[in-house]
Amino acid sequence: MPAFAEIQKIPFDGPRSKNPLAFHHYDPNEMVEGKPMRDHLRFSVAYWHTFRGTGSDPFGPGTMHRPWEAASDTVENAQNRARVAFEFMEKLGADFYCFHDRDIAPEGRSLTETNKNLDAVVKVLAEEQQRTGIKLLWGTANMFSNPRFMHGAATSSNADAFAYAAAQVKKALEVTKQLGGENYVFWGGREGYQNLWNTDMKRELDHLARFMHMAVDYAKQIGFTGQFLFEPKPKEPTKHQYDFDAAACINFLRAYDLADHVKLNIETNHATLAGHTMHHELEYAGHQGFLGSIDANTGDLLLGWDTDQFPTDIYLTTQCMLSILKYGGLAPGGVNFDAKVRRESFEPIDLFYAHIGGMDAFARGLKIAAAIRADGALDKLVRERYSSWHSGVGAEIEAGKHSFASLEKYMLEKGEISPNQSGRQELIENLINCYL
Ligand code: XUL
Ligand code: CO
Repeated sequence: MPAFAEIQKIPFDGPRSKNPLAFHHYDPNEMVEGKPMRDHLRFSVAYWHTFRGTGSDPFGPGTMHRPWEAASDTVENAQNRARVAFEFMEKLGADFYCFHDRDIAPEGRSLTETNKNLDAVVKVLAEEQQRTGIKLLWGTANMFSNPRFMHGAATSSNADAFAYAAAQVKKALEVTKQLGGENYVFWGGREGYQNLWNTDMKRELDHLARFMHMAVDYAKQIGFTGQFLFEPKPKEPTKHQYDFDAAACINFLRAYDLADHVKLNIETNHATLAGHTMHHELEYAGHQGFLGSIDANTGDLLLGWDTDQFPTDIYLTTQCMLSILKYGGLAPGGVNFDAKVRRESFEPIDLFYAHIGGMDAFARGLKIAAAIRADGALDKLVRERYSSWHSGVGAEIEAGKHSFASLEKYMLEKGEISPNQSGRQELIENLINCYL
């Protein structure tokens, strides 16, 4: 018996349709800049939110009624849930999914039993991938829920916690490889500190780097060729996470000789928690050559935590797609909806509305970004702003032909700088609105 018996495959109905169970902008085969939309966007469903989210919050228990869930957390229930997940993703038309090891299978009484549980569910995932053609965008390990990781995993003050985490990531890499995962993500669930009085920051960062090197070595050993990704987030659950933002992550990767092996998975709500915009984080990662994949979601302007809402803001998705197109696309990364329906949206059908909205918002962002790029007006305004660098002293400085002494001579002769130009912010903001 299908879990979503009353729902058909979500069709593309075009922008005029009022059907809430249809795409209005996401047409997977529509060509944009010479590539089908589905290959630009590589949409992925996040298993942890969509199939493990219950709607619980610090003030109350879950609200979500999932008729396919049995009362107990058995392997059989996990296998059944995996089949439901693929029914959902197939009907939605998502090409990828992502998971943490502990989302898909229950933890056992020992590591041996836990690994056995994982294998039993991975077997079903492999069958379902085969049946549907849906692929694994990335795998990761949950090293933040179990109390053994209260001080962190790779940065724990307890060496045994580090060892347990290593064993866990070893297994997670094996199953990610087995399922053809195209990436593997590190998100430092508790890799940070609550208090500096009790923390040896240097030692913890050294351990985190050693851990990542071990992962890179093991991937080589087993022939896992997927891309490693590091996911910035400044705080939550710890007060300070070491993977604070794109700049901090890139510095860490360079400082510890990991830059050739690891790129970034950038998430909107994490960017805003760091006091940045998603656009800023994408630009920073992109121009440094570290843009790997994105976790698509959004925060709430009035709430200061990681609310992980589905993205529907067209300005946001336009900015995302402008940066993504500019830096040559995301593959082998993708657009993973690390987003959850609100606690009040407790019915299974809300999962469809949420993903359809996010996919349509990104499809619109893609089309708008492509139109902005094709038109060239924005590019022209930016280029004009830097026109003093295109010839004369600007071009000479960029070519490395000047020193402080030669520029002093130049300025003594010239006396004052050439007039500045307007930044044209308002003109540009109006221009962007013309494409929306
Ligand atoms: C947490 C978060 C994670 C990572 C994967 O804020 O974003 O779910 O995406 O561990
Ligand atoms: Co995320």
